[in-house]
Amino acid sequence: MDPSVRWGDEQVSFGASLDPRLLMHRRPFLMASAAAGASLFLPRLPRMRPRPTEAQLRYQRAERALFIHFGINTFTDREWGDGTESPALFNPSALDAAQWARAARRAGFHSLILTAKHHDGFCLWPSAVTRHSVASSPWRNGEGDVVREFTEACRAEGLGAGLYLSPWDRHEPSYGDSPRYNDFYIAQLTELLTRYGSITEVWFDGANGEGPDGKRQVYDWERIHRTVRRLQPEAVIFSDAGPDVRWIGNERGMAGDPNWCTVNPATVPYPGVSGPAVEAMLQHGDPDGSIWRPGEADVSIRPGWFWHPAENDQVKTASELTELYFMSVGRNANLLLNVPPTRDGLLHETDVRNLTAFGDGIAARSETDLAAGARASRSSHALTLTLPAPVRFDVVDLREAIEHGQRVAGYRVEAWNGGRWMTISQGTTIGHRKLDRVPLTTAEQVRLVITDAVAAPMVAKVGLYGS
Ligand code: FUL
Repeated sequence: MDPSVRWGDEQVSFGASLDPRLLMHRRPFLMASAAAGASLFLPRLPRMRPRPTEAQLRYQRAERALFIHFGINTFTDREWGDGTESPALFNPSALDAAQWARAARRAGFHSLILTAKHHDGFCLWPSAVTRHSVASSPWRNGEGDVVREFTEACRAEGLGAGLYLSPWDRHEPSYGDSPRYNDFYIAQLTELLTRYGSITEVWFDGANGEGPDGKRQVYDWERIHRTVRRLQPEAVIFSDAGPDVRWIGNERGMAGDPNWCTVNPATVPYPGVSGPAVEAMLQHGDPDGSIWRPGEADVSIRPGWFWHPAENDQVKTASELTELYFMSVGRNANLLLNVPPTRDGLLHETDVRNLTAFGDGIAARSETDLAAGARASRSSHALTLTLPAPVRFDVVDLREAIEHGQRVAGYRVEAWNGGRWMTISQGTTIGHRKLDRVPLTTAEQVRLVITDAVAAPMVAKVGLYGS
């Protein structure tokens, strides 16, 4: 991070203290200087507002992760296996996790998440609690371990390694016999979290199908979370219900607007719960929420999550991926983009080509921050950038100093056209990052006007990019 513009030391330290008495004391100052009315900044004070943990901050700053759906489905051409598949089918001819990790890094991604086990129950590592794994497959003569190769490849490229362990298991006979299956699941989780070094994200979905004879499995989420905390205290835990990172509510890679990092946890009590209020909370968060739980937007580069030969000509293009980037990262959410390996165990060349072109496009755009040489002046509600010469841009990059929480609730961006200030974009909240695409604008002065905030706004950056 290179915050080029800060709101100002006075407010930074003021915001950092967040003592309600201080805020009360500051109220007249803020109100007096707010352009559009007296009640602007302080309707929801005073109380301690949620802030990210170190792990959440690290996670949010990473912005982009690659999802790797790979397993028995890759060989059966299915999206959900039923658990009866023979491990003999698993035999990638040229598996090379280094190729996955290289493609991810080259495209600007900071971590990868692998489906260690999907709903079919087939394990990509030699689990001691089931035979339904790579150990029973012909791949590497039953001596292979995809999770090991994956985690080592991630680290070799300096990337984080995350794992998805599907709670729903259609193979395991104890599934549906809740206490027994919970022990089995915790044993698998323990293997994954103790054998492979540091894991950056542990990914859980809420799928909870029926077990044998219609038996319903009750997952022990508390125990699951406790296990992750104990074995990988630095990892973030993802699910609909967090606790650290929340699903964004759809599998199209689209965050809501507004998108708050704070939520009311009671609205989404467990993974898999549904309903309109749940969906709204996942998409938008809640400015008054008591818990910091930023959103993650997952989406596949192909129609399916697993590789299917028939979808080789349906790979999202670089420009479609760029659109998704603006809808996720550009709306204060992380992007989790799935790129599934083929039966060879390699990412398909079309996927790699489009992924690379997407990454290069984003890098080229953000390489030069046209606001870098600006002089910044501020008032309590506006930040004005004056550039040495006019610049031409079509993207505005806004960032809050979220280590102090998410505070901005309304803003507009204006450009000075020589005669007056023209509004070029407006929005609600900012969060870690808000990317606004604006009409191609040439200006020497640009200003961010905060029109509403739930606490003293702290802006980390205003960047300008041209295409
Ligand atoms: C869902 C699963 O049912 C899909 O197959 C896929 O893995 C998706 C990312 O999560 O819960």
